[in-house]
Amino acid sequence: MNLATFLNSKKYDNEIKEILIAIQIGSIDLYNKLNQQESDLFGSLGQKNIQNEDVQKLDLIANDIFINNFKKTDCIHSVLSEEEKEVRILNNSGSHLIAMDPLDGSSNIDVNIPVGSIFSVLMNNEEGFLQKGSSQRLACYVIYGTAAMLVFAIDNEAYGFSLNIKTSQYILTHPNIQTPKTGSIFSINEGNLNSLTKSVVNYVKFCKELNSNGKRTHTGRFIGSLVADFHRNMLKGGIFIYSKTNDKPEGQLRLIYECNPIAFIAKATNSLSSNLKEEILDVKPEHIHQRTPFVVGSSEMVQKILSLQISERT
Ligand code: AFP
Repeated sequence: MNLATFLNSKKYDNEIKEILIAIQIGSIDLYNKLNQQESDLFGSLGQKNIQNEDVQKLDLIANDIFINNFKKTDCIHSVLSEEEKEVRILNNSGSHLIAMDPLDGSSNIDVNIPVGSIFSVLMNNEEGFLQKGSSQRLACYVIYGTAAMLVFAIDNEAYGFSLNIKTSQYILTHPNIQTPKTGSIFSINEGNLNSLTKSVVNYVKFCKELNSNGKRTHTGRFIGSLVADFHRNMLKGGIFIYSKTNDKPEGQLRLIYECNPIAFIAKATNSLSSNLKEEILDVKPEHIHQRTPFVVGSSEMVQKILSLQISERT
């Protein structure tokens, strides 16, 4: 079943359907650009974004693609993008807000490693983008990997659609995604190990323990693209950790347009997420580009790291 037929079979609001179709069109356009291999589309622009990170040419292309598609619907009041310092208003009478990271993991593009786009959809209300993640109506990501896949969560259910490049249609391949309660994968940038808190270091040590036969109990996997690391762990079972470090005392990832939508999708697959103090979806954002420590994954694995956190405090 393709995405349009799937949406027709559901009782979602028309606005939600329109937004998903806009993401679909934008992501296929972006996927084609990523695959064009035109050298002038690749590489750094030599500029820094609001996060003081190197801006890749495709970051801005991705930003424009999605904003232009969102402008074509009437239902989007404004867009918050990782690539733009201020919120951009599209339609004063729009009912929804979209926060997005249009091209996550973009520093990986030039080395042919999967990247993604992440979207958080909220109702437009007086809190604006500073709503808790639990208020999201819809969360979605697209992973541009060996195949392109669009994954979204709504009403506590998560679905995955894979792109058929011959027909340019997303086909439902992963109905009702459920993450295993536990898994063997831990995903962390171990370059940060010496500046992590004791409980996180202890969790990594726990993952490296051998079983009674002297075999490893876990396997380490860290791509450096949140979407790709999360997607693998969601399907196979695992945990992703990006906690605070000496370099990044507030963490590396952005709460509103990276962690919240990923946490919302994780919840729909029965996973857990935390900033190591409280559930990510319960955090009230204070500013639009806020960063946060982030742990997400199989419920038993997240509970284990939280239990080490508690014993560190007592
Ligand atoms: P870029 O979009 O700048 O490549 O950042 C990617 C990212 O936000 C996230 O996707 C990764 O998990 C994380 O940063 C990797 O950060 P480190 O390079 O510090 O491990």
